Amino acid sequence: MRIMGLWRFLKSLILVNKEVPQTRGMLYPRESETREVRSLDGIWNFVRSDQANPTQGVRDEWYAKELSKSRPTIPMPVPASYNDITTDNLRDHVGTVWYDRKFFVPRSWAKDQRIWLRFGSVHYEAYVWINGQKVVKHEMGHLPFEAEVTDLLSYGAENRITVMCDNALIQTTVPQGRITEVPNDGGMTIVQSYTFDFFNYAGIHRSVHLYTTPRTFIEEVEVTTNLSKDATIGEVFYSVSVNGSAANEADNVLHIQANLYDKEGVLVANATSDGKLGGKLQVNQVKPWWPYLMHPEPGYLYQLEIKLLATNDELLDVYRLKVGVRTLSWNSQQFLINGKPVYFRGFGRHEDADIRGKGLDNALMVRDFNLLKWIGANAYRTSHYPYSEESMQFADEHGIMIIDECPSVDTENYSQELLGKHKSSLEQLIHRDRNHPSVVMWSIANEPRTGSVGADSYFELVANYTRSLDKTRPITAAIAVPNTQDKAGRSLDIISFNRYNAWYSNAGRLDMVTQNVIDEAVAWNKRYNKPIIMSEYGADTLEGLHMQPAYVWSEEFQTEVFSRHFKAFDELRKKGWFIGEFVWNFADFKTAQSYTRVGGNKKGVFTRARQPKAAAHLLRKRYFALGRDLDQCSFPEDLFTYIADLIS
Ligand code: GCB
Repeated sequence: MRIMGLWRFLKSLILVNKEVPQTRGMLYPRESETREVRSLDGIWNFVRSDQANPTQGVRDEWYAKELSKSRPTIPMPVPASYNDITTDNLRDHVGTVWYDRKFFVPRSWAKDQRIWLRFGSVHYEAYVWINGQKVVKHEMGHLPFEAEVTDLLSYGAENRITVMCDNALIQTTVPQGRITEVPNDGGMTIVQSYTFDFFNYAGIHRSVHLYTTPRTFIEEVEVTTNLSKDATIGEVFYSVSVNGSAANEADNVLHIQANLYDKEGVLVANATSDGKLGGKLQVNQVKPWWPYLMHPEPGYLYQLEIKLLATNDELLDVYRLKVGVRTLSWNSQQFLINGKPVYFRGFGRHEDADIRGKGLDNALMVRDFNLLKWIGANAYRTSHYPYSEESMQFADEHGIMIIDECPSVDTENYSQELLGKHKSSLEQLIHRDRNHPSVVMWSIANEPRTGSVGADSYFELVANYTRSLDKTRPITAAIAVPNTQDKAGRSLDIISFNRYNAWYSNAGRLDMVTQNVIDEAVAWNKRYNKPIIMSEYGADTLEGLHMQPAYVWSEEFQTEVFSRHFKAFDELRKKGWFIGEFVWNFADFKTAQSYTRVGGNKKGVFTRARQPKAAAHLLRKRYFALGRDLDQCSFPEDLFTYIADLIS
């Protein structure tokens, strides 16, 4: 018996590198002379299943007719998390919920086109029906999915879309959680628990689109770029794949006409491909893509126009996307963009706001970018999951560098099934984000338990898989186990570590920050001989709480904690391999309920309503000072408040 148990345990440690499904298509929906896009955002009808009976709706075929025929519905906005919309306990619902709505499809769409249904993200698992017919199932929050619905729609008529969404997290989902049945005052209840420190918001989080394509259309575009040594000549390599029957006709050799336009709309390069549908555009006097404050004109983007043509030059399809021309490189000491060393000054963040939870919100996104630029940050990590496609486009435009993180948080209990899902999350992420110049690094996990048995082979497989998908960007993970125990760092290109000196260790001891930070960074570098980033540090701070001398939770304390870290970072910068500092967190955010969290995590430099705490003003001075020192940026006029003639 014992031997059998041991054997089962040992077998669970043997992980093999199995194939994962590959994403197809999924270009961001854009209108063109050959494509139409229609939003299905708005108010949908909503039903929650009984927690004890989550599959009832499927068994009773709620999707076969309007939801309101099966259960009373309530109105629910899309996009938004459903949790904080109502006044009852929907917030803590575990299991499935249902959405539906009706929409018209114009008669004109019936002719010679294909229609696609695309979700920006549904957390965590989604099942979709159109007019009662099953369309698609997708597992994994924060990532898009789509399906062709051409043959399921009624043209010139009303249609119905139904979505079932399941928020349950278990040990083989990404991220992981646990579902348990526990006694309560009413008998038994189902409880969702998880170790990660943000609320498990759920629902249709991002926009839902219907879009049309021609019968034969541009399904994929992949772009990479290069710069000449003196950065005057840029190269844009494009590769296109096509979906549709015209591609298979023997005498029809499809080809691509690629045109590149600058910001003023002037054509700066063009090329015609052969039947392999790929090629190169050369841009003379190129304007490279630079991060914010590293160059007077950051975030420079060209527009790439891809035209799909038949043998007789008949125009089949047109798709346009923005392209930034830049190079990335790294070694054991540095990370460089366009040949220039980068020092990251940024944030860990969350997609989080009151009422809408993790729902896409353009007002919030634009406000956040205004604050990022106001404070002088040049980067953020999409802790702890992929952020909206709209925000990735915004980062491209504004020159904000992104460390793009997959949804694996606190990774543990390594298993073959988890490995498959984890790899799939990276495959979907890279497929979605590979063309963004703002994405400069992939983060394959946050605070994985990399000291545990099995962590070494697990992370070697995840890192190698990521590398096999994209060789142009380095790989990191934000690690929190002590460096002496870590088994994943050898598989990474850049080491990021999270540590809360004077908070989770030596709470309140401001005299125990600087040397500890220096010692830990040095130890990580010694162990792996790779560039080091401090990817999280900070302190919970209740806005408006003031205490002098500084005391935990006060605005004074957060300011002091930051300042002690800055001292360490400046020492470390002299060593040549310390390449960045990321505050935890950009803004206060909601978490699961716990006695360590007062209304959520309060480590924000900004409040949840996006107003600065005292430390924001200090951080702003540092980030601009670093920008001036390292990249010769100029100071904003209001950086220093006038005090007296003697001080400037
Ligand atoms: C961490 C986690 C982050 C938490 C943070 C905290 O190390 O990566 O998700 O929110 O600590 O404030 O505890």
